[in-house]
Amino acid sequence: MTTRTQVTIIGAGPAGSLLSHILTLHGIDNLVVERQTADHVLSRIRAGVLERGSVDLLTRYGLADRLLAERFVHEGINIAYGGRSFRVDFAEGAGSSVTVYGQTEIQKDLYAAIGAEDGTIVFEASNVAIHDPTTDDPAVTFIVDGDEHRVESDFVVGCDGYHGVSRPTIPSSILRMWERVYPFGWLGILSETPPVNDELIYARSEYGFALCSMRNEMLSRYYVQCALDTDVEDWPDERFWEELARRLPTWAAERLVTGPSIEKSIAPLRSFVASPLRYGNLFIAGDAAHIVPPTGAKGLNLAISDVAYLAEALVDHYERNDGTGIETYSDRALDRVWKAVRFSWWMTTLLHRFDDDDAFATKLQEAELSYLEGSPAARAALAENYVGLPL
Ligand code: FAS
Ligand code: PHB
Repeated sequence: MTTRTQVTIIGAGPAGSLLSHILTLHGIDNLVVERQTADHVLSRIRAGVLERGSVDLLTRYGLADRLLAERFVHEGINIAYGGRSFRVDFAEGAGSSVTVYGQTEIQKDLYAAIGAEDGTIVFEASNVAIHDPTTDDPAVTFIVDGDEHRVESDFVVGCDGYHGVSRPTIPSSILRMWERVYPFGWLGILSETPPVNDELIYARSEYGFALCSMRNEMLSRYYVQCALDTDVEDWPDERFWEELARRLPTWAAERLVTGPSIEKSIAPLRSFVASPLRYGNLFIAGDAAHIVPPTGAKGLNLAISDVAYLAEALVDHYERNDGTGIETYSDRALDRVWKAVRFSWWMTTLLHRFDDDDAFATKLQEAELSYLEGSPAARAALAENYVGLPL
């Protein structure tokens, strides 16, 4: 069956569903094609921190009622190293704050909004493929319940994540990619326990990195740096709690409330950027275009800023016949992406233990942390990046 729409979006994660919602509000017909079930997408435990710009955008598009009611507003983070710890004050350093509200909750709010608009997300689509992206009639084909579908549109937007089909549709003769794979991952758990602290704790220890985060007063999110070949089965809760405690400063370890994990998973860490983010009438956004190590809490926020730029461009095209945004989307988005990639790389190299680090590299890490602790200017620079550079 062949149908037509104005914009076909591949992927109903935060990027694809946010773009669909914004286009629908502007009366731009769109269809989202998602390979998983809605429950599967909603079951993924991912990001936890939102930049001010992300919250403003979600608020502008009517998606923040529950977020504004249930979120935590944090005006700082704590960094621990060498038996010491210090606070980076966002209000002092950047005159701003961040919001703690899980990506899972944002996804629920997006699906609720799209459902209320009778927006169209096709779930459990297989064999998704993009055709003729450089023509005026690009098409997406897919199979649902054994039936083949073909959707023709003016534009196709790949919001299908790092392993999706959209980025590979751009010819290798045109596509450039930059990548750094880190020699470790994050083992994360979710536990129905009170958070160890009212703000996040980023800890660098001789045993490796640890992060204490949260979702609400009785839902904590913790991570420890782990080897790439780590098997979650080798990490019963008791072992995780012991490892986390020994990586934390004493004042935090003594307050740690442990309990059964309700989710446990390992995320690999990489820095990845693709360019360009446009090929004819195909665009890519979010994790389809770039990946950052979660140390800087940027992945989800970059997906949101890509969508902010692309939605503005598509609205200008349809409402004002102005193609400027479409022409500049890739460069504009990548300018912000690379600054977040730099910050996420910096936070990751500053706080993690690298097995091949020599004594000199270790002293450099310690000197950087000591400088950060003692310099209001250095802490302000961290704060400015953490709360989010302007959209
Ligand atoms: P997503 O990957 O979220 O969504 C892509 C969607 O496309 C998925 O639903 C997928 O099923 C679908 N799809 C893929 N291929 C398809 C195809 N061929 N056809 C149709 N649909 C297809 N960021 C942070 O800021 N902090 C964190 O702590 C953090 N933790 C993370 C942990 C993990 C394990 C992962 C993988 C990512 C984490 N991230 C984190 C980053 C994450 O939040 C992403 O930045 C965010 O999900 C990006 O959203 P999307 O671009 O929509 O991509
Ligand atoms: C989280 O709460 O999952 C989280 C918070 C900050 C990060 C990464 C993950 O840098």
